[in-house]
Formats: sequence, C-alpha cells, structure tokens
Amino acid sequence: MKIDILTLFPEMFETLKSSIIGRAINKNLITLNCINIRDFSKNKHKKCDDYPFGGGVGMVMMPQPIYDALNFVDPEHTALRIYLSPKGKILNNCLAKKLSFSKHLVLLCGHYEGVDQRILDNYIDDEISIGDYVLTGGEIPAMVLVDAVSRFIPDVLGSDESAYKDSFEDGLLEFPQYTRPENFNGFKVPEVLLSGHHKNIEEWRLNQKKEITEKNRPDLIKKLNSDNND
Ligand code: 21W
Repeated sequence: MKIDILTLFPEMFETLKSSIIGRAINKNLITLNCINIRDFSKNKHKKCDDYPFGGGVGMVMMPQPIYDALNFVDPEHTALRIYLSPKGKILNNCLAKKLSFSKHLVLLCGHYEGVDQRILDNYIDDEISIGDYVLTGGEIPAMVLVDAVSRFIPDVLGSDESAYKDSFEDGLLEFPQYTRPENFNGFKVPEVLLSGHHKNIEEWRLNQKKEITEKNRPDLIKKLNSDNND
C-alpha cells in the first residue's frame, strides 16, 4: 500500500517509521511519503493559512497549496483521499480493515481551525476522526490511522500476532496475560493457567473477557446482544 501524508509538519511522522511500521516499510509492504504542504505555496512568504471569511478566531488553511499537493501525489484521483477531521466519522477496527484493502491512501492533516471547506467538498472522499476529544491537528490522528490500518495488511504482523485475532474481532475485550515468574512480590499467576488443562484455560479466558468487557465497555455487550437478536 502507498500512503501519502499531506501536512505542514512532516517531521512529526519520523517516530512512526520505527518498530512494526518501520519493519513494514523496509519490507516494501508500505510506502510512506510525507509531503510538506508549504512546498506548494505560491505565496512569496510560503504562507498557507489566512483569516476566516465572516470573522472568528484562528486561521484557516488556504485551498491553493492543498489543491496543488493533492494533484502532485494523486493527479488522476485514483487514491482514496481522507481528511483527518474532528467532524469525521469515528475510526474503529472495522473501518481500519476496510481501508487496508486500498492500494493508495492520501491523508490530509489539518492544523489551526482546519481547511477551506471547498477542498473538503470537492477534492476529498472521506472525513475521519479518531475520537471525541480535541487535539491541535490531524497529524497524530493520521499516525493512529496508519498504525491501525497497517496491522491488517498481510505480512505486516507475524502470523501468530494476526490482527484478525484481536479485541473487537469477537466484540469482546481481551483476557489478561501473565508470564514468569509464577510468584511476583507474593502475587500469584491464576492456578488454572499452570494446570495444562486446555479446556479449562479456554473457559477461564472467555469468562475473563466477558467480565472485563462488562466492567469497562458495557456498550460493547449491548452491541453484541442486539447483533445476535438480528
Ligand atoms: C480541533 C481543528 C478543533 C479544529 C474556536 C472555538 C483531526 C482531530 C483532528 C482541530 C477544531 C481528530 C473552535 C479527534 C481531533 C484535528 C484539530 C475546531 C472549533 N474554534 N480526531 N471552537 N480529535 N483537530 N475548533 O481534534 O484536526 S482527526
């Protein structure tokens, strides 16, 4: 998959190129290309933002540099163009999986009060938010999206860490994990995990999943019940 990221702060994406995503880039499973929108400004001071028509606080990103950057990375508009926006639909694992089938994603990161609406209305395919909290820009959301989507691309994860086995695949949160030592500061590993009795272990883990989901995410239990009644 090719991913082009349009941003005023391309250096923010350096940290994304480590760990599992870095390995995927080195294996040519993902091509990550960060484009500085400022390079496309036709203004002599490389200006990319201006005051909002109608008044109000803050600055709005100008359409021209973004339009030229979009045409540079995706001249035929064959890519899926996404604007990271607090007003977008909320990212979840189901959407991340769908996006993982795209050949080419273009991610537009806003800053300040966002981008001129005419760009969104005419040159962007989708608007995605990462949740109901306010950030300072779309860069961290773009990294979150790249990370979540990459896990669904074949061979990005090892076969035993498959994204298809994760939380949310069965609608429940995951069971707790333990490793050595058996006794840590007097705190013991649950006996059943040491028993070697696979059927009991499976039963215990499913019970733990239900308990933790009921406690932390009752909304997921409600969703499970309503899906089963369909
Ligand atoms: C936040 C831009 C708020 C504009 C004055 C009074 C992308 C994001 C973002 C940002 C506003 C995402 C206002 C979750 C996020 C993002 C920056 C609007 C209105 N101005 N997902 N009220 N949260 N955020 N300010 O913030 O660009 S995806």
